[in-house]
Amino acid sequence: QDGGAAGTGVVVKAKPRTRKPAMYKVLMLNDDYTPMEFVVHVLERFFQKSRDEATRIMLHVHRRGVGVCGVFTYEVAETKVTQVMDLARQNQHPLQCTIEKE
Ligand code: TYC
Repeated sequence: QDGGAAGTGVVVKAKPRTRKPAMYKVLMLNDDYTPMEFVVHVLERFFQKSRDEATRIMLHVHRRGVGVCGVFTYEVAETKVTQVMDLARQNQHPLQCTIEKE
């Protein structure tokens, strides 16, 4: 549109109203000691996964070494990692969870 002085023909682009926030993957890492059932529980509790989906993700991590639990804004991703790591520590499991920028 013509955002400049009337009649000058100067066209100024409107600034987009919203910007997409940077998104971050929460990754779960495999280890040899955390019980499968605990990982499934974590995925249900903190990532709102169904039992079937949680089991699918857990087995993927178990076989492949790493898997995506979900994709969130930075603050939410950080909170999820803290929640997972705190519960794992309380239960003396070595489960590791990390953030990766999408
Ligand atoms: N490898 C673990 C076992 O055999 C299970 C496991 C799966 C651990 C996923 C961590 O993120 C993980 N008990």
